[in-house]
Amino acid sequence: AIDYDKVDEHTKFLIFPISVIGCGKTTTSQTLTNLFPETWGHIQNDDITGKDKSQLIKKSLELLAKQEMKCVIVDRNNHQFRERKQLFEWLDELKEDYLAYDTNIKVIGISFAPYDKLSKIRDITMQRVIKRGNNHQSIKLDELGEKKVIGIMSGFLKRYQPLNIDKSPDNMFDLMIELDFNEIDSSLTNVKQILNEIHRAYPILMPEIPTDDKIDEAFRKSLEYKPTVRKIVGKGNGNQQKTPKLIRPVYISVNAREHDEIINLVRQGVANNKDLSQKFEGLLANDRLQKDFHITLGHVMSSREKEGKKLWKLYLTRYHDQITEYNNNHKENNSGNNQNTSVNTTDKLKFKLSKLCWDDKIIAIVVELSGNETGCLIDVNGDIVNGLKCLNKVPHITVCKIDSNVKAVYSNVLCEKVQSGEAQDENVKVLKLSDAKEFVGDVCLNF
Ligand code: DGI
Repeated sequence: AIDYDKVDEHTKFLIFPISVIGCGKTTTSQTLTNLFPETWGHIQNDDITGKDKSQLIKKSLELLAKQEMKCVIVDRNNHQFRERKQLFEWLDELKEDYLAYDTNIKVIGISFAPYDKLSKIRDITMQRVIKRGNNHQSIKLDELGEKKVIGIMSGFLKRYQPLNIDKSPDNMFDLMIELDFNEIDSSLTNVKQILNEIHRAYPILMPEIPTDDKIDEAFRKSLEYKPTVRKIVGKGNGNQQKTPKLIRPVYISVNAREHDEIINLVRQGVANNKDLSQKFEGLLANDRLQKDFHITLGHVMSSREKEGKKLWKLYLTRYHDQITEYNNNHKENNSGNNQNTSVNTTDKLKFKLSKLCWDDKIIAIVVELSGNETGCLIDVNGDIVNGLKCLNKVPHITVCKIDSNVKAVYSNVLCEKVQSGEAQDENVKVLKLSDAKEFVGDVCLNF
Protein backbone atom coordinates (compact mmCIF):
# COMPACT_ATOMS: atom_id res chain seq x y z
CA ALA A 1 0.00 0.00 0.00
CA ILE A 2 1.18 3.52 -0.69
CA ASP A 3 1.57 5.75 2.34
CA TYR A 4 0.49 9.14 1.05
CA ASP A 5 1.29 10.87 4.35
CA LYS A 6 4.92 9.95 4.21
CA VAL A 7 7.32 12.72 3.22
CA ASP A 8 10.73 11.68 2.03
CA GLU A 9 13.31 12.60 -0.59
CA HIS A 10 10.99 11.35 -3.34
CA THR A 11 8.10 13.61 -2.32
CA LYS A 12 7.29 16.41 -4.75
CA PHE A 13 5.53 19.68 -3.97
CA LEU A 14 3.08 21.99 -5.69
CA ILE A 15 2.22 25.50 -4.52
CA PHE A 16 -1.25 26.94 -5.21
CA PRO A 17 -1.63 30.66 -4.38
CA ILE A 18 -4.87 32.29 -3.26
CA SER A 19 -4.78 35.93 -4.25
CA VAL A 20 -6.08 38.89 -6.20
CA ILE A 21 -4.21 40.82 -8.92
CA GLY A 22 -1.08 42.70 -7.90
CA CYS A 23 -0.44 41.10 -4.51
CA GLY A 24 2.99 40.00 -5.64
CA LYS A 25 2.45 36.35 -6.61
CA THR A 26 4.73 36.52 -9.60
CA THR A 27 7.39 38.59 -7.82
CA THR A 28 7.34 36.18 -4.88
CA SER A 29 7.45 33.13 -7.15
CA GLN A 30 10.34 34.54 -9.19
CA THR A 31 12.27 35.29 -6.02
CA LEU A 32 11.82 31.70 -4.84
CA THR A 33 12.88 30.19 -8.16
CA ASN A 34 15.86 32.56 -8.30
CA LEU A 35 16.90 31.11 -4.94
CA PHE A 36 16.50 27.47 -6.06
CA PRO A 37 16.90 27.58 -9.82
CA GLU A 38 17.48 23.83 -10.25
CA THR A 39 14.85 22.38 -7.97
CA TRP A 40 12.00 24.91 -7.99
CA GLY A 41 9.90 25.80 -11.00
CA HIS A 42 7.26 28.35 -11.82
CA ILE A 43 4.41 28.12 -14.32
CA GLN A 44 2.40 31.28 -14.92
CA ASN A 45 -1.22 31.13 -15.92
CA ASP A 46 -0.62 34.41 -17.74
CA ASP A 47 1.78 32.58 -20.07
CA ILE A 48 -0.90 30.07 -21.06
CA THR A 49 -2.74 31.45 -24.02
CA GLY A 50 -4.58 28.48 -25.56
CA LYS A 51 -8.16 27.42 -24.92
CA ASP A 52 -7.24 24.43 -22.80
CA LYS A 53 -7.12 25.95 -19.31
CA SER A 54 -5.85 22.72 -17.75
CA GLN A 55 -2.55 23.41 -19.54
CA LEU A 56 -1.66 25.27 -16.35
CA ILE A 57 -1.56 22.07 -14.35
CA LYS A 58 -0.30 19.95 -17.26
CA LYS A 59 2.71 22.22 -17.71
CA SER A 60 3.28 22.29 -13.97
CA LEU A 61 3.22 18.49 -13.73
CA GLU A 62 5.45 18.16 -16.76
CA LEU A 63 8.00 20.38 -15.05
CA LEU A 64 7.58 18.60 -11.73
CA ALA A 65 8.17 15.25 -13.44
CA LYS A 66 11.76 16.24 -14.19
CA GLN A 67 14.02 14.29 -11.95
CA GLU A 68 15.73 17.25 -10.29
CA MET A 69 12.50 19.25 -9.84
CA LYS A 70 11.10 19.25 -6.31
CA CYS A 71 8.60 22.07 -6.16
CA VAL A 72 6.53 23.90 -8.76
CA ILE A 73 4.57 27.10 -8.14
CA VAL A 74 1.29 27.09 -10.07
CA ASP A 75 0.93 30.85 -10.49
CA ARG A 76 -2.74 31.82 -10.79
CA ASN A 77 -4.96 33.98 -8.58
CA ASN A 78 -7.41 31.20 -7.59
CA HIS A 79 -9.47 33.89 -5.93
CA GLN A 80 -12.58 31.70 -5.84
CA PHE A 81 -13.33 28.29 -4.30
CA ARG A 82 -14.28 27.01 -7.72
CA GLU A 83 -10.78 27.65 -9.05
CA ARG A 84 -9.08 26.02 -6.08
CA LYS A 85 -11.38 22.99 -6.41
CA GLN A 86 -10.60 22.81 -10.12
CA LEU A 87 -6.85 22.70 -9.43
CA PHE A 88 -7.26 19.75 -7.06
CA GLU A 89 -9.51 17.97 -9.55
CA TRP A 90 -7.10 18.48 -12.42
CA LEU A 91 -4.26 17.27 -10.24
CA ASP A 92 -6.17 14.12 -9.35
CA GLU A 93 -7.10 13.46 -12.94
CA LEU A 94 -3.80 14.27 -14.63
CA LYS A 95 -1.12 13.43 -12.09
CA GLU A 96 -0.56 9.90 -13.32
CA ASP A 97 -0.12 11.06 -16.91
CA TYR A 98 3.10 12.73 -15.89
CA LEU A 99 4.38 11.10 -12.71
CA ALA A 100 4.64 7.51 -11.54
CA TYR A 101 1.39 6.50 -9.83
CA ASP A 102 3.09 6.11 -6.47
CA THR A 103 4.70 9.58 -6.48
CA ASN A 104 3.67 11.40 -3.37
CA ILE A 105 2.70 15.04 -3.96
CA LYS A 106 2.11 17.57 -1.19
CA VAL A 107 0.15 20.70 -1.98
CA ILE A 108 1.10 23.92 -0.21
CA GLY A 109 -1.31 26.85 -0.26
CA ILE A 110 -0.21 30.48 0.05
CA SER A 111 -2.85 33.01 0.93
CA PHE A 112 -1.65 36.43 -0.26
CA ALA A 113 -4.61 38.65 0.52
CA PRO A 114 -5.93 38.70 4.11
CA TYR A 115 -9.58 39.66 4.05
CA ASP A 116 -9.30 42.28 6.80
CA LYS A 117 -6.71 44.18 4.75
CA LEU A 118 -8.72 44.27 1.57
CA SER A 119 -9.15 48.03 1.30
CA LYS A 120 -5.42 48.58 1.79
CA ILE A 121 -4.75 45.83 -0.73
CA ARG A 122 -7.04 47.63 -3.17
CA ASP A 123 -5.13 50.90 -2.85
CA ILE A 124 -1.65 49.46 -3.08
CA THR A 125 -2.23 46.89 -5.79
CA MET A 126 -3.92 49.48 -8.00
CA GLN A 127 -0.99 51.84 -7.58
CA ARG A 128 1.43 49.01 -8.31
CA VAL A 129 -0.37 47.74 -11.38
CA ILE A 130 -0.64 51.25 -12.80
CA LYS A 131 3.06 51.66 -12.17
CA ARG A 132 3.73 48.26 -13.75
CA GLY A 133 2.35 49.77 -16.95
CA ASN A 134 2.67 47.42 -19.88
CA ASN A 135 4.88 44.90 -18.10
CA HIS A 136 2.23 42.22 -17.97
CA GLN A 137 1.01 39.49 -20.33
CA SER A 138 -2.58 40.65 -20.54
CA ILE A 139 -3.08 43.77 -18.43
CA LYS A 140 -1.34 46.42 -20.54
CA LEU A 141 -2.08 49.89 -19.34
CA ASP A 142 -1.64 51.70 -22.65
CA GLU A 143 -4.05 49.44 -24.46
CA LEU A 144 -6.72 49.00 -21.83
CA GLY A 145 -6.51 52.42 -20.19
CA GLU A 146 -6.49 53.09 -16.48
CA LYS A 147 -10.26 52.83 -16.10
CA LYS A 148 -10.46 49.37 -17.61
CA VAL A 149 -7.51 48.10 -15.57
CA ILE A 150 -9.17 49.36 -12.40
CA GLY A 151 -12.38 47.68 -13.56
CA ILE A 152 -10.67 44.30 -14.03
CA MET A 153 -8.98 44.53 -10.66
CA SER A 154 -12.18 45.59 -8.88
CA GLY A 155 -13.93 42.57 -10.38
CA PHE A 156 -11.42 40.27 -8.75
CA LEU A 157 -11.76 42.04 -5.40
CA LYS A 158 -15.56 41.86 -5.56
CA ARG A 159 -15.62 38.15 -6.37
CA TYR A 160 -12.82 37.27 -3.95
CA GLN A 161 -13.54 34.29 -1.70
CA PRO A 162 -10.80 34.32 0.91
CA LEU A 163 -9.31 31.23 2.46
CA ASN A 164 -11.70 29.11 4.50
CA ILE A 165 -9.53 26.41 5.94
CA ASP A 166 -12.46 24.54 7.51
CA LYS A 167 -14.18 23.59 4.34
CA SER A 168 -13.55 22.02 0.97
CA PRO A 169 -11.55 22.75 -1.14
CA ASP A 170 -9.37 24.80 1.24
CA ASN A 171 -9.14 21.94 3.75
CA MET A 172 -7.38 19.85 1.10
CA PHE A 173 -4.06 21.67 1.36
CA ASP A 174 -1.29 19.82 3.16
CA LEU A 175 0.17 23.08 4.43
CA MET A 176 -1.27 26.59 4.37
CA ILE A 177 0.87 29.69 4.61
CA GLU A 178 -1.12 32.80 5.49
CA LEU A 179 0.70 35.95 4.50
CA ASP A 180 0.09 39.42 5.84
CA PHE A 181 0.04 42.42 3.51
CA ASN A 182 2.39 45.32 4.11
CA GLU A 183 3.05 48.40 2.13
CA ILE A 184 6.80 48.34 1.70
CA ASP A 185 8.49 45.44 -0.03
CA SER A 186 5.72 43.10 0.93
CA SER A 187 7.00 40.44 -1.47
CA LEU A 188 10.37 40.37 0.28
CA THR A 189 8.68 39.87 3.64
CA ASN A 190 6.44 37.25 2.02
CA VAL A 191 9.37 35.27 0.69
CA LYS A 192 11.03 35.23 4.10
CA GLN A 193 7.87 33.97 5.79
CA ILE A 194 7.37 31.32 3.10
CA LEU A 195 10.95 30.10 3.45
CA ASN A 196 10.60 29.86 7.23
CA GLU A 197 7.33 27.99 7.17
CA ILE A 198 8.39 25.54 4.48
CA HIS A 199 11.67 24.90 6.24
CA ARG A 200 9.77 24.13 9.43
CA ALA A 201 7.12 21.89 7.85
CA TYR A 202 9.22 20.18 5.18
CA PRO A 203 12.94 20.30 6.03
CA ILE A 204 13.44 17.66 3.35
CA LEU A 205 12.42 20.22 0.72
CA MET A 206 14.37 23.03 2.35
CA PRO A 207 17.08 21.82 4.70
CA GLU A 208 18.48 25.34 5.07
CA ILE A 209 17.08 28.84 4.71
CA PRO A 210 19.16 30.99 2.34
CA THR A 211 20.98 34.00 3.82
CA ASP A 212 19.33 37.44 3.86
CA ASP A 213 21.84 38.68 1.27
CA LYS A 214 20.89 35.91 -1.12
CA ILE A 215 17.20 36.58 -0.57
CA ASP A 216 17.62 40.34 -1.18
CA GLU A 217 19.49 39.70 -4.39
CA ALA A 218 16.89 37.21 -5.64
CA PHE A 219 14.12 39.71 -4.81
CA ARG A 220 15.82 42.58 -6.65
CA LYS A 221 16.28 40.40 -9.70
CA SER A 222 12.63 39.42 -9.74
CA LEU A 223 11.46 43.06 -9.63
CA GLU A 224 13.33 43.58 -12.90
CA TYR A 225 11.33 40.79 -14.56
CA LYS A 226 9.48 41.53 -17.78
CA PRO A 227 7.16 38.94 -19.33
CA THR A 228 7.73 37.80 -22.90
CA VAL A 229 4.35 36.26 -23.62
CA ARG A 230 1.55 38.41 -24.93
CA LYS A 231 -1.97 37.39 -24.01
CA ILE A 232 -5.22 38.88 -25.20
CA VAL A 233 -7.88 38.84 -22.51
CA GLY A 234 -11.50 38.16 -23.24
CA LYS A 235 -12.08 36.34 -26.47
CA GLY A 236 -9.40 33.74 -26.23
CA ASN A 237 -6.43 33.82 -28.53
CA GLY A 238 -7.26 33.25 -32.15
CA ASN A 239 -3.67 32.73 -33.13
CA GLN A 240 -3.10 30.04 -30.55
CA GLN A 241 -4.21 26.51 -31.30
CA LYS A 242 -5.79 24.19 -28.81
CA THR A 243 -3.15 21.76 -27.59
CA PRO A 244 -3.69 18.48 -29.41
CA LYS A 245 -4.64 15.47 -27.37
CA LEU A 246 -1.75 13.20 -26.51
CA ILE A 247 -1.78 10.04 -28.63
CA ARG A 248 -1.14 7.04 -26.45
CA PRO A 249 -0.32 3.50 -27.52
CA VAL A 250 -3.24 1.17 -28.19
CA TYR A 251 -1.28 -1.81 -26.97
CA ILE A 252 2.21 -2.68 -25.81
CA SER A 253 3.77 -5.83 -27.14
CA VAL A 254 6.89 -7.92 -27.14
CA ASN A 255 7.85 -8.62 -30.73
CA ALA A 256 9.71 -11.88 -31.11
CA ARG A 257 13.00 -11.59 -32.97
CA GLU A 258 13.02 -15.15 -34.27
CA HIS A 259 9.99 -15.68 -36.50
CA ASP A 260 11.25 -18.68 -38.46
CA GLU A 261 12.49 -20.57 -35.44
CA ILE A 262 9.09 -20.31 -33.83
CA ILE A 263 7.55 -21.68 -37.03
CA ASN A 264 10.00 -24.57 -36.92
CA LEU A 265 9.12 -25.45 -33.34
CA VAL A 266 5.41 -25.41 -34.18
CA ARG A 267 6.14 -27.64 -37.15
CA GLN A 268 7.94 -30.10 -34.85
CA GLY A 269 5.11 -29.88 -32.35
CA VAL A 270 2.50 -30.97 -34.88
CA ALA A 271 4.74 -33.51 -36.63
CA ASN A 272 3.00 -36.50 -35.02
CA ASN A 273 -0.44 -35.30 -35.97
CA LYS A 274 -0.87 -35.83 -39.68
CA ASP A 275 -4.02 -33.77 -39.96
CA LEU A 276 -2.66 -30.72 -38.12
CA SER A 277 0.68 -31.04 -39.81
CA GLN A 278 -0.91 -30.85 -43.25
CA LYS A 279 -3.13 -27.98 -42.26
CA PHE A 280 -0.19 -26.06 -40.84
CA GLU A 281 1.90 -26.47 -43.99
CA GLY A 282 -1.09 -25.32 -46.01
CA LEU A 283 -1.53 -22.18 -43.94
CA LEU A 284 2.19 -21.48 -44.15
CA ALA A 285 2.28 -21.99 -47.93
CA ASN A 286 -0.68 -19.62 -48.32
CA ASP A 287 1.02 -16.97 -46.24
CA ARG A 288 -1.70 -17.11 -43.64
CA LEU A 289 0.46 -16.89 -40.50
CA GLN A 290 0.76 -13.61 -38.60
CA LYS A 291 3.48 -11.40 -40.05
CA ASP A 292 4.89 -10.64 -36.65
CA PHE A 293 4.76 -12.90 -33.64
CA HIS A 294 4.14 -10.85 -30.58
CA ILE A 295 3.10 -11.28 -26.98
CA THR A 296 0.67 -8.58 -25.87
CA LEU A 297 1.75 -7.16 -22.53
CA GLY A 298 -1.14 -4.78 -22.18
CA HIS A 299 -3.95 -3.29 -24.20
CA VAL A 300 -5.69 0.00 -23.57
CA MET A 301 -8.89 -2.02 -23.06
CA SER A 302 -7.39 -4.02 -20.21
CA SER A 303 -6.62 -0.72 -18.53
CA ARG A 304 -10.32 -0.28 -17.82
CA GLU A 305 -10.26 -2.60 -14.85
CA LYS A 306 -8.93 -1.29 -11.59
CA GLU A 307 -5.80 -3.40 -11.27
CA GLY A 308 -5.11 -3.16 -14.98
CA LYS A 309 -5.42 0.61 -14.83
CA LYS A 310 -2.54 0.97 -12.39
CA LEU A 311 -0.30 -1.32 -14.38
CA TRP A 312 -1.17 0.34 -17.68
CA LYS A 313 -0.30 3.73 -16.19
CA LEU A 314 3.01 2.33 -15.01
CA TYR A 315 3.72 1.34 -18.60
CA LEU A 316 2.77 4.81 -19.83
CA THR A 317 5.09 6.37 -17.27
CA ARG A 318 7.94 4.04 -18.15
CA TYR A 319 7.63 4.95 -21.84
CA HIS A 320 6.74 8.61 -21.32
CA ASP A 321 9.71 9.84 -23.37
CA GLN A 322 8.98 7.57 -26.33
CA ILE A 323 5.29 8.53 -26.27
CA THR A 324 6.19 12.23 -26.20
CA GLU A 325 8.61 11.77 -29.06
CA TYR A 326 6.00 9.92 -31.10
CA ASN A 327 3.57 12.77 -30.49
CA ASN A 328 6.15 15.36 -31.50
CA ASN A 329 6.78 13.49 -34.73
CA HIS A 330 3.08 13.21 -35.51
CA LYS A 331 2.00 16.74 -34.65
CA GLU A 332 0.75 17.60 -38.10
CA ASN A 333 -1.54 14.69 -38.73
CA ASN A 334 -2.83 13.49 -35.43
CA SER A 335 -6.48 14.19 -36.06
CA GLY A 336 -7.32 10.51 -35.91
CA ASN A 337 -5.43 7.50 -34.77
CA ASN A 338 -4.98 5.75 -38.05
CA GLN A 339 -1.24 5.47 -38.22
CA ASN A 340 -0.85 1.94 -36.85
CA THR A 341 2.81 2.42 -36.29
CA SER A 342 4.92 0.76 -33.69
CA VAL A 343 7.88 2.18 -31.86
CA ASN A 344 10.64 0.05 -30.39
CA THR A 345 11.80 0.62 -26.84
CA THR A 346 15.12 -0.54 -25.41
CA ASP A 347 13.45 -3.02 -23.03
CA LYS A 348 13.43 -6.73 -23.78
CA LEU A 349 11.72 -9.84 -22.62
CA LYS A 350 12.83 -13.47 -22.65
CA PHE A 351 10.32 -16.26 -23.05
CA LYS A 352 9.88 -19.93 -23.83
CA LEU A 353 7.18 -21.64 -25.82
CA SER A 354 4.90 -23.86 -23.79
CA LYS A 355 1.70 -25.10 -25.49
CA LEU A 356 0.16 -24.87 -28.88
CA CYS A 357 -3.59 -24.22 -28.73
CA TRP A 358 -5.54 -24.83 -31.90
CA ASP A 359 -9.25 -24.68 -32.58
CA ASP A 360 -11.29 -23.92 -35.68
CA LYS A 361 -10.82 -20.17 -35.34
CA ILE A 362 -7.29 -19.53 -34.16
CA ILE A 363 -3.84 -20.97 -33.47
CA ALA A 364 -2.00 -19.57 -30.48
CA ILE A 365 1.02 -20.44 -28.36
CA VAL A 366 0.95 -20.14 -24.59
CA VAL A 367 4.34 -18.79 -23.57
CA GLU A 368 6.26 -18.75 -20.34
CA LEU A 369 7.86 -15.42 -19.47
CA SER A 370 11.16 -15.25 -17.66
CA GLY A 371 11.56 -12.96 -14.69
CA ASN A 372 10.24 -13.12 -11.16
CA GLU A 373 7.38 -11.78 -9.07
CA THR A 374 8.57 -8.16 -9.45
CA GLY A 375 8.42 -8.19 -13.22
CA CYS A 376 9.33 -9.79 -16.51
CA LEU A 377 10.97 -7.06 -18.60
CA ILE A 378 14.69 -6.47 -18.81
CA ASP A 379 16.24 -3.04 -19.35
CA VAL A 380 19.38 -2.19 -21.34
CA ASN A 381 21.58 -3.07 -18.37
CA GLY A 382 20.02 -6.51 -18.11
CA ASP A 383 18.16 -5.63 -14.89
CA ILE A 384 14.53 -6.52 -14.28
CA VAL A 385 12.21 -3.54 -14.64
CA ASN A 386 10.39 -3.20 -11.36
CA GLY A 387 6.65 -3.59 -11.31
CA LEU A 388 5.95 -4.16 -14.99
CA LYS A 389 4.06 -7.38 -15.62
CA CYS A 390 1.94 -8.84 -18.38
CA LEU A 391 -1.63 -7.62 -18.16
CA ASN A 392 -3.01 -10.73 -19.85
CA LYS A 393 -3.83 -13.66 -17.58
CA VAL A 394 -2.20 -16.11 -19.97
CA PRO A 395 0.67 -14.64 -22.00
CA HIS A 396 0.55 -15.95 -25.55
CA ILE A 397 1.41 -15.41 -29.20
CA THR A 398 -1.28 -15.47 -31.86
CA VAL A 399 0.17 -17.56 -34.69
CA CYS A 400 -2.67 -17.62 -37.17
CA LYS A 401 -6.24 -16.48 -37.52
CA ILE A 402 -7.79 -19.44 -39.31
CA ASP A 403 -11.12 -17.64 -39.38
CA SER A 404 -10.07 -14.31 -40.81
CA ASN A 405 -12.98 -12.55 -39.08
CA VAL A 406 -11.88 -13.57 -35.62
CA LYS A 407 -10.52 -10.84 -33.39
CA ALA A 408 -7.02 -11.29 -31.96
CA VAL A 409 -8.51 -10.97 -28.47
CA TYR A 410 -10.09 -14.39 -29.02
CA SER A 411 -6.66 -15.91 -28.35
CA ASN A 412 -7.13 -14.79 -24.75
CA VAL A 413 -10.34 -16.76 -24.51
CA LEU A 414 -8.83 -19.89 -26.00
CA CYS A 415 -5.60 -19.79 -24.00
CA GLU A 416 -7.41 -19.11 -20.73
CA LYS A 417 -9.72 -22.04 -21.44
CA VAL A 418 -6.77 -24.32 -22.12
CA GLN A 419 -4.81 -23.12 -19.11
CA SER A 420 -7.70 -23.59 -16.69
CA GLY A 421 -8.28 -27.10 -18.00
CA GLU A 422 -11.75 -26.30 -19.29
CA ALA A 423 -10.93 -27.06 -22.88
CA GLN A 424 -12.31 -30.59 -23.00
CA ASP A 425 -13.80 -29.60 -26.29
CA GLU A 426 -13.23 -31.94 -29.24
CA ASN A 427 -12.39 -28.95 -31.39
CA VAL A 428 -9.56 -27.70 -29.24
CA LYS A 429 -6.19 -29.36 -29.78
CA VAL A 430 -3.47 -28.78 -27.24
CA LEU A 431 0.09 -29.84 -28.01
CA LYS A 432 3.17 -29.51 -25.86
CA LEU A 433 5.98 -27.59 -27.56
CA SER A 434 9.68 -27.97 -26.98
CA ASP A 435 10.71 -25.47 -24.33
CA ALA A 436 14.44 -25.94 -24.76
CA LYS A 437 15.01 -22.63 -26.45
CA GLU A 438 14.79 -19.22 -24.81
CA PHE A 439 13.54 -16.54 -27.19
CA VAL A 440 14.07 -12.80 -27.03
CA GLY A 441 11.57 -10.13 -27.96
CA ASP A 442 11.64 -6.33 -28.00
CA VAL A 443 9.08 -4.25 -26.18
CA CYS A 444 7.15 -2.15 -28.72
CA LEU A 445 4.57 0.57 -28.40
CA ASN A 446 1.78 0.18 -30.95
CA PHE A 447 -0.12 3.35 -31.77
O1 DGI B 1 -0.31 40.00 -10.01
P1 DGI B 1 0.70 39.40 -9.11
O2 DGI B 1 1.51 38.32 -9.74
O3 DGI B 1 0.12 38.98 -7.79
O4 DGI B 1 1.71 40.58 -8.72
P2 DGI B 1 3.13 40.95 -9.32
O5 DGI B 1 4.16 40.09 -8.68
O6 DGI B 1 3.07 41.01 -10.79
O7 DGI B 1 3.28 42.42 -8.72
C1 DGI B 1 2.61 43.54 -9.26
C2 DGI B 1 3.56 44.71 -9.39
O8 DGI B 1 4.02 45.10 -8.11
C3 DGI B 1 4.79 44.40 -10.20
O9 DGI B 1 5.10 45.52 -11.00
C4 DGI B 1 5.88 44.21 -9.19
C5 DGI B 1 5.42 45.03 -8.04
N1 DGI B 1 5.77 44.47 -6.72
C6 DGI B 1 5.49 43.22 -6.30
N2 DGI B 1 5.92 43.04 -5.03
C7 DGI B 1 6.50 44.21 -4.67
C8 DGI B 1 6.40 45.12 -5.75
N3 DGI B 1 6.90 46.37 -5.69
C9 DGI B 1 7.48 46.73 -4.54
N4 DGI B 1 7.98 47.95 -4.46
N5 DGI B 1 7.61 45.93 -3.48
C10 DGI B 1 7.14 44.66 -3.48
O10 DGI B 1 7.25 43.95 -2.49
